[in-house]
Amino acid sequence: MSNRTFTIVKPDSVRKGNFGKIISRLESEGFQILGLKKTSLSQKQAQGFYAVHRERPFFSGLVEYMTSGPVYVAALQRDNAVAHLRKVMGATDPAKADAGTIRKEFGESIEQNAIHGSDSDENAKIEISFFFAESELL
Ligand code: FUP
Repeated sequence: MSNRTFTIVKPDSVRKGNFGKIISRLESEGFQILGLKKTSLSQKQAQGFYAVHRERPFFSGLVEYMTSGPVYVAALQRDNAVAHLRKVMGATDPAKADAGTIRKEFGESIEQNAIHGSDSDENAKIEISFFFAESELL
């Protein structure tokens, strides 16, 4: 089991000024921030990042949303990183997320749901390398 995961603080969170609150929550959950950058996803990056969903009806809306403003991408470390972030993040649809989760507190809708978190160690590795060189992780 790897101790790394990957997150995106999504455009709705950045627009509403919730980045600091979300990062603070992650730190208080014991995540160390190995790498962090503010960026804007290009159409190509968003399509590539969500390629598994390309046949889904929500795909074009998702890509439009993820390219609608700046995001923060981060590589995170703690034990059981992937599973712990999924727990703290909450269900995809904020309306169905448990009380106290980041998506419950900060998400707008199933599309504008505040934060991304990798769903497996394998994807965490792929997603981290999408945005960071190993030498940038400290
Ligand atoms: P999650 O791993 O919880 O982010 O959820 P998924 O991988 O199933 O979905 C990835 C992203 O697609 C979600 F964060 C938001 C978007 N999505 C929609 O916009 N509509 C849907 O019905 C499902 C997902």
